[in-house]
Amino acid sequence: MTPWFIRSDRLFTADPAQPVLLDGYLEIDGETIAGVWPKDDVAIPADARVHDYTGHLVTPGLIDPHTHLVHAGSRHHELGAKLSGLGYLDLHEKSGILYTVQRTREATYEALYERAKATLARMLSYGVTTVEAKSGYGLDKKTELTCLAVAKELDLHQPIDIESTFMGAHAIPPEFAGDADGYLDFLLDDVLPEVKAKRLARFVDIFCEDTIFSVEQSRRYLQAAKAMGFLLKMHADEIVPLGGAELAAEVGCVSAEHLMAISDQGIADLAAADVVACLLPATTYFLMSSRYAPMQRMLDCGVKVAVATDYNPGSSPTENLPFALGLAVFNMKIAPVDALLGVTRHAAAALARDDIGQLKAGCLADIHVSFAEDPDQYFYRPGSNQTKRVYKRGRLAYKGQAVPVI
Ligand code: IZC
Ligand code: ZN
Repeated sequence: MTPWFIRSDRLFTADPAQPVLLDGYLEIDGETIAGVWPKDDVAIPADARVHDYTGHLVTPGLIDPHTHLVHAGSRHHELGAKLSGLGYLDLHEKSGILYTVQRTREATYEALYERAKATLARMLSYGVTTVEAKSGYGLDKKTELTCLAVAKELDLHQPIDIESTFMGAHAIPPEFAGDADGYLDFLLDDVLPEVKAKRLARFVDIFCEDTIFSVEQSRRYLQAAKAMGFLLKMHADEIVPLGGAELAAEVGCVSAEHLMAISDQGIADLAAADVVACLLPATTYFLMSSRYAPMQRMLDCGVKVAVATDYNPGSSPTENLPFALGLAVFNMKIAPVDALLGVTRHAAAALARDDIGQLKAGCLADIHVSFAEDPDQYFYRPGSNQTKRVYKRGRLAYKGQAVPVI
């Protein structure tokens, strides 16, 4: 097949070897990017197609590196309690994760599949081409494996690529109430070997939090999962500063997630161990908190910082990655270019992938074309969808409606 080209005078390649906005061409061959060329240094075969997006910001397909994609039900009934001042851990006692677990256990495979498929279609419409999906609303062997199987089938049957994470250690189910260690043993002995054998997940994650899993329990569990060959992630320092980031660095996690309550030592440890910080500003927003993770301080200390939706039915019921990213810019005061790196190159690092997140020869031809003309304008229409085109593995996967610009 002849290669084809995308032309733009504002290619945000996310490649440190290129200018921030390159005036040039992307050469696409099948599923991959064959070349990235400056405007004056390109050879275009006479019969090659050129899609001209001059005037449009073009970025790598966006990556959402932290979602709880597969689940049933909604926790909007928690809104009144939240408005009256109850926090996440108060709600965890009454509703929270275990409410969603109950709804997910009751759901059929088909219902879980159809709902997640609809969610992915909305994510695609925002320019997202890769999504991380955690299990963790089954907390029994059958439902955990079902949710991972749903994600695996969806990976094959819609455009977005899915990276699965086993998160059975998301909460302690009623069957193991008061016995967190017994539950972790069950996961390690009975569930993880099957997840491994069936290739249902590359990553293992644990919710290290006050009243959920302690630092000691998380250390033991993550070390055992690592010995089984899994890559590690960790929900760390979300609400209470327990030293989760320090543990993530100690055990060699690929990423530490949330980090709203991270310590200065935790930031230094992430930088030294090259653990990606995956921040979830939409969760802070939905928790009605003003405590956003210190993204700029992390960037200043040399930490790679990714941004994700944390899409889930309770603490972040949004599939809108640009909304989460807008919160990074407006509430964490992050420069638009650093925010965009959080959903491209740094998000790829959070998934231990070097074939996505950059417009670079050899990477997948996952490409997001925006109606916006530059990163600043991209963030100046909060809440409205600015996606003009999405290409996944070189194929047109989404075509957006023009946003009128006055
Ligand atoms: O369902 O509340 N933080 N897990 C840890 C979540 C948020 C998802 C949820
Ligand atoms: Zn989460």
